[in-house]
Amino acid sequence: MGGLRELVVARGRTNGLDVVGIADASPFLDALHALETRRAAGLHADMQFTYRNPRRSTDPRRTLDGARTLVVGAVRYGSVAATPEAIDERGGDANGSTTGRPLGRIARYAVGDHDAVLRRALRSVAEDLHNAGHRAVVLADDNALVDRAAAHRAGIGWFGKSSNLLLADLGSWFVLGSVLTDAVLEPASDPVGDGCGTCRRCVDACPTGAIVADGVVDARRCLSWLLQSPEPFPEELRAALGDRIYGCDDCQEVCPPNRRSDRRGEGVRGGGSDRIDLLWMLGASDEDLLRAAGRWYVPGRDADHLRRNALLVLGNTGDGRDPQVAAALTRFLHHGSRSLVDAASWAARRLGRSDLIGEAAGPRRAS
Ligand code: B12
Ligand code: SF4
Ligand code: SF4
Repeated sequence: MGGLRELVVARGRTNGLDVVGIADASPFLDALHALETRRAAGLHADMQFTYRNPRRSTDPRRTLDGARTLVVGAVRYGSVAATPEAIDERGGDANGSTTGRPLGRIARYAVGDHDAVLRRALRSVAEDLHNAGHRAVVLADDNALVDRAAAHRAGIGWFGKSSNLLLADLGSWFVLGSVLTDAVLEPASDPVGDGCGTCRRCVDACPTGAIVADGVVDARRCLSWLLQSPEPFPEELRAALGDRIYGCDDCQEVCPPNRRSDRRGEGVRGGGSDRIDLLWMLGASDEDLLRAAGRWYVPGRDADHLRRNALLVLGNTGDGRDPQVAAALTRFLHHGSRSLVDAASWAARRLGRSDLIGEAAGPRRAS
């Protein structure tokens, strides 16, 4: 038993996992309770994912009959410097320059393919388990497992008040995944103790007040979800969206362990730009837009969903006097999609260009 445990931990580390932990695969009853009570309270905002079937997502044995162990891995994504090459792919003027052009900001976890590193490393662990005669399934960001609860039980981190899983001394700039197996491997003995103490920076910094209790996020207010949700973007939260076009990092940016990790310069991996040119998005074909969005979760893979978000962000970041901005707004004010007309009207008003809608010009930045 000891030999196989050491082998899989070493295999995971060699193949790209920054941290590896072992947990037993019994049901996650606290997570089941959390999913059911939050769903009953509406905090899940109709999200599916782990909420679709909480009994399944919290009981690994429903995914693999006879499952005994979870080998949990974490891969750091960290800070990513913008690279001009990636900006070129996603816009810029005729010379490829984005200077002065309105840009949307992409959350760190969506820049660079950390998921691929995670999955490759987990697959190598699963292969070792198969070779030793065991069954093994890779689960990462999958509806069948609550990843944070697994990582917590594996003793690799604590639940922050932001609800993110913070790895001991390393912070939360990590993606998480597991290999579920019928092998019996010695689990971590103790969970990592709370490291937040009296800090509440994430709660105070959340731009929409979405952290409604310690460790509890109300998805109806969380910008990360609202950018993915197929439902209309609530009008009262559009100004708070700022320049975010995919994901939101505010509760992590302010977090002291993350700031320390940023200062140590850790985690630059992968690459790609964390900005995207909004005017380019609003002029791109469906195909180009979805290609640029890459692995983003886009409901129904509908390019208009991305255009709606781009119009809202343009309303927060654009200059209504810029003829290119005015032209983009005008185009969408006459679009066939109600949601795009609504977003363009909101943006026009906010940029002081109600005249484009046929109303008297309003004050700039009115929301
Ligand atoms: C649904 C989902 C979301 C939803 C809802 C998030 C949420 N907090 O519930 C939305 C779309 C909003 C979202 C956003 C983000 N997500 Co997300 N998401 C998921 C997903 C698919 C399921 C999570 C889930 O089941 N939530 C349900 C609730 C019940 O879980 P929970 O909040 O963790 O609840 C626990 C705590 O409340 C704790 N708890 C209970 N009582 C108490 C009391 C105290 C005092 C404390 C501190 C804690 C605590 O126990 C609960 C049960 O375990 C997972 C992937 C997966 N399959 O697990 C990724 C995942 C959680 N997301 C991830 C990431 C990276 C993000 C974002 C950072 C992305 C971004 N930059 O925009 C944000 C962070 C927002 C935030 N503050 O949580 C990572 C988390 C990595 C990490 N280090 O924690 C995951 C694991 C994906 C992955 N495989 O890497 N996400
Ligand atoms: S991701 Fe953004 S909106 Fe969601 S809880 Fe964190 S700070 Fe708030
Ligand atoms: S900001 Fe403070 S309270 Fe929030 S998760 Fe980080 S350490 Fe915990």
